[in-house]
Amino acid sequence: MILRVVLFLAALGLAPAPVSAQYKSEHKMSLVVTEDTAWGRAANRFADAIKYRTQGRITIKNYFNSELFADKQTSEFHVLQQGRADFAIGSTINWSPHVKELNLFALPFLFPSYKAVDAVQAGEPGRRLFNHIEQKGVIPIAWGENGFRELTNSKRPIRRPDDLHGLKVRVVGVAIFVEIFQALGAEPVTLNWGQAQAAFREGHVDAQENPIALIVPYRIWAHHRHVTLWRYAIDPVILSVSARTWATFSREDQSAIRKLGEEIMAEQKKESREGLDGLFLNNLQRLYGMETVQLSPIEIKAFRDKTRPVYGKWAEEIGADLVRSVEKILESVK
Ligand code: X2X
Repeated sequence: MILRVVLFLAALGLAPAPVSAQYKSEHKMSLVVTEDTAWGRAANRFADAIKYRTQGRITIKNYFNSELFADKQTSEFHVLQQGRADFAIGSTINWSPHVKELNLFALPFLFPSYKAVDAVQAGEPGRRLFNHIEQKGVIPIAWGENGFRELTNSKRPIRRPDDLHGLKVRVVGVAIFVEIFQALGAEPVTLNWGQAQAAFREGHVDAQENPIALIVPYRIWAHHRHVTLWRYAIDPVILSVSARTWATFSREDQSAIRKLGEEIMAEQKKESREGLDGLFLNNLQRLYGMETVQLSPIEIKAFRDKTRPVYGKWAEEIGADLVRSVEKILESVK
C-alpha cells in the first residue's frame, strides 16, 4: 500500500523529497576558466549564496582551470553526466561534441547582437536546446555568457580572409571551428585552453579567437598585438547540474538552486557584456597596446561568404528545423 502511494505521488511529480542527511558533504562545480572571469566570479557567488540559502545543506567547491578533467575541456559534459562534477558553468562550445545542437552558436556570423542572442535563448529554440541537454542527463538551469568571439594574432592586422592565409590559429578541438578556419585559408591548431596559454606565450601559434572578456584577464594582449572585432560566433555558457546529483536534492533545494542560478547568471551575463561598448574597445589600444581592427559590414561579408559552405553543412547537422526557427526569430530581432 505504501509503495503504491509512493508510486502514485512519483507519477504526479510529488515523490517524497530525499532528506538532506543524504547529501554529499561537498559538491563539485567545474569551470574551464579561472575565477578572474565573469563566469568564475558567478561560480563563487553561486557557491556562497547556495550555502547561505540552504542553511549549509548544500556546499559547493569550485574547481577552476579544467581541474576535474586534466585540461581536456571537451570532456566536461561527460564528467557532468557521470556525476564526477555535480555542477558546471560550461561553454556550449565544450559541450557541443555531446549535444550537437549546441553547435548552433558557432554558425559563423549568425547572431548579429546581444539582443538576438537573448531572444533565441528566451524563445522556443532556447527551450529546445535545454531539452536536448536534459535528455542527456544534465539539468540546465540558466544561460550565461562568455561573449562574442574576436580574433587576435601576433602577425598583422586582419581585414580580409586573405590576411589569415597560413596563420596558425588555436581553436578548441571541435570540428566546426577547424572547418571555419580551414575555409578561411588559415591553419587551425586544436589545443586545450590550458595548453594554449603556453602556445601563445611561446609563439607556437600565431592567432586565437576568444571574447574580449577573456583576452583581457588572460593577458593575451601581451602576446598578440592585433585584434579584429568581427563577432563571428557567440559563446554562451550554461549553469547546469548533473541529473544524478539533482535527484538527491529536495524539491525545496531544487527550487532554491533554480532561483539563485537564474539571478546569478543574469548578473553574470551583464557582467560579461560590461564595458564592451565602443569606448572600451577604443581603449584596447591605449590600455593594452592592441591594434584594433573593426570590420565594416562589407568587410564582414567577405568572411561570411567564405564560411557559407561550413554554415550550410552544420545547419544540417544541428537540425535544419532548429536553425530555421532561429533564423526566423533573427529576421525580426536584429
Ligand atoms: O577554450 C576556449 O577558447 C574557451 C576558454 O573560450 C572555452 O572554454 C570555449
